[in-house]
Amino acid sequence: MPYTEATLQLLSTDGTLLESDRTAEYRALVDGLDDDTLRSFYREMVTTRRLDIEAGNLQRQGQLALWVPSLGQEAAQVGSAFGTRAHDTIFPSYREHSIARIRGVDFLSIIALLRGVTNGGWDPRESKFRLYTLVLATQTLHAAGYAMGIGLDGKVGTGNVDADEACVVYFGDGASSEGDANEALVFAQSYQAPIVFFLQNNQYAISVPVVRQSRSPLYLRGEGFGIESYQIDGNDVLISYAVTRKATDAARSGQGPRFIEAQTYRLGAHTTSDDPSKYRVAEEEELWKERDPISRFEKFLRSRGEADAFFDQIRTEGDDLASDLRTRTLAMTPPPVDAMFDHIYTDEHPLMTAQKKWLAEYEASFGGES
Ligand SMILES: Cc1ncc(C[n+]2csc(CCOP(=O)(O)OP(=O)(O)O)c2C)c(N)n1
Repeated sequence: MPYTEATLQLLSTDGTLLESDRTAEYRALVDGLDDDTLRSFYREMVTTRRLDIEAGNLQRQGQLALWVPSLGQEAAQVGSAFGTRAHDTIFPSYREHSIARIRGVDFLSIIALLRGVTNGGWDPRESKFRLYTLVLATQTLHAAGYAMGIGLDGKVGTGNVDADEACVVYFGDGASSEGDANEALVFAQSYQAPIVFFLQNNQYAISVPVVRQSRSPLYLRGEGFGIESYQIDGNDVLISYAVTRKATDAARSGQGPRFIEAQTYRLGAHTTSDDPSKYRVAEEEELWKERDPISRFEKFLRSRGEADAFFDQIRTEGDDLASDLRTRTLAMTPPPVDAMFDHIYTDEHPLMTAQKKWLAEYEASFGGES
């Protein structure tokens, strides 16, 4: 069972807000949220799920090379994204679609990557949401180095919450076994860097179950490096928000790194190239559907008096967004093949010039039919 006695939770699976001494400080943070913010939590989770469905369909219809769904992980992502402050930098892995949107990145930019019609992605300086990486755990080192840089710039622990910065790095249970992740933890702790390691434990690294990766809960890996670490119910958007808020505030104020393990579940396939029925059983999937982050939060909002009209409106917004994405996806055209050379060096470079020339001759050899 992935939940342990250590697991922090605020919202039970039936949408009831829980109270306990251990979670009182998180409950206080959530009690301070206004209705509009709570509605935004719901909107972002539902909208991202709608994206996943539409993009999955587009892939099956031959319009995308691949899709990487985030189905089931919406609460871990949305809650934690709202827990950061807008000037904190986020280092994603490759399925943090909701966080991209919260940071102002158009879903179409992610679709463009997976349609293979862009050599880039988005401007990470504008959104403070860095580019996706498919190379597992590499972003943990980028983030640790970036956080050390925040320290060198003197933007940590000054007491000015608008000037001090932190960063959050997202990685998976599988990635946590990589050497890079472990090195990042060493440097973050040694330098007391303002970084939060946010591990989405979705129980599988493609077909490898987490019990094969570790005999003990993964948040203990953080503790093993001397980093204050938490295990949370990752399908509870409220605890995800509150613990991330506390952890990023601590990191930003100079108390060193933090580590959060969010227990969640990848409800869909690893990617559209994967068939999870080959390695996991239907009973397990059914169990996690009962813990669905969106229906749980909907029950909570309804218990607070949110009316049908709101939920209908969000559904309509999602359908409109999906239809708009579909239209814009079908209209996307690939950049010229030699555009890839434009992004390597600022100035002209002899090697690039030679390769560009070679490519042009190669393309010409097809007589215009490449
Ligand atoms: C360095 C590296 N090794 C192996 C792979 C192949 N690979 C891609 S995804 C994946 C599993 C990742 O699992 P996890 O870190 O739990 O993240 P999830 O995909 O479940 O979100 C593997 C092994 C890779 N992309 N990069």
